[in-house]
Amino acid sequence: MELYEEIIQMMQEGEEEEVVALVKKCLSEGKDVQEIINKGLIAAMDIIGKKFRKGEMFFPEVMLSATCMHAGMKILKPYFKASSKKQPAKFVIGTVAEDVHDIGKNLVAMNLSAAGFEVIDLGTDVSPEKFVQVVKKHNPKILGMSALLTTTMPHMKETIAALDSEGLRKSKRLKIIIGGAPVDQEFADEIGADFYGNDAMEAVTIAKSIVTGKGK
Ligand code: B1M
Repeated sequence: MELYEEIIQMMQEGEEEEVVALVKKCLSEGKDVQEIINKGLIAAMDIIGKKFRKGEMFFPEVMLSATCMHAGMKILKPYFKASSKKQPAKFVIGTVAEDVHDIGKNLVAMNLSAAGFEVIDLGTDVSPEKFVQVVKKHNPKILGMSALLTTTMPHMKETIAALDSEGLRKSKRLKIIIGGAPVDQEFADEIGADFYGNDAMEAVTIAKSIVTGKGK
């Protein structure tokens, strides 16, 4: 079996040690880090998501797969090529209130750090009040929000409203990027977010364009 297929299989079986060993094997064979993430870890989560929806996998099993994903990412983190160019911008990121999904958000944060941004990661279940408090304290140039549930997407709108009611977007020239599986450009436009990022790489491209002033 090809290494990526083995990762996909072991992720579904929740075999953390196996996943870690396979990721290390990929690295020792010189495979590209992004390829290991995309063809191995993310490909597995896609299948797991489909099986979860169809009732072929259950909550505790998905939890175990997520633990495997985190363990795999931990091995890969040091291999993200750190950019020698530091970006003159802080990027605050978090998963919105009532949402514990953090795999995609962590990917975005890792790629931003590798691209030279100073990332302040607030974790998951971040309330609008917390986002506001951190923006006031740290003066970031960019705020990123992630949501994986249709039921938590409205918290993005609430957060933007909370920032606007304190005039923080204008006074601090703060730009807002949103993302996550159920989010799209239309929703971003509807709630007044500045940008929608389809994936981690796009979030980085947008963030860089904001810094260079090429973003809107
Ligand atoms: Co949940 N879950 N989950 N889950 N889970 C989904 C999201 C779901 C689609 C599964 C399904 O039904 N097929 C479904 C949501 C349905 C809906 O809302 N329409 C769902 C559900 C229902 C739930 C619960 C309600 C289940 C329950 O309790 N009955 C529950 C909710 C808990 C809560 O948050 N309150 C729940 C719980 C969990 C686990 C804890 C078991 C676990 C999360 C573990 C963790 O994250 N630490 C989990 C998982 C793993 C998933 C699936 C299977 C995988 C998500 C994932 O990590 N994908 C997911 C199914 C799916 O999405 N296909 C599912 C991989 C990741 C790399 O992708 O996060 O989309 P993603 O990130 C992408 C892009 O979206 C983008 O970049 C990444 C790629 O580069 N991106 C951004 C993300 N954030 C961005 C921010 C940006 C820019 C881009 O700018 C700032």
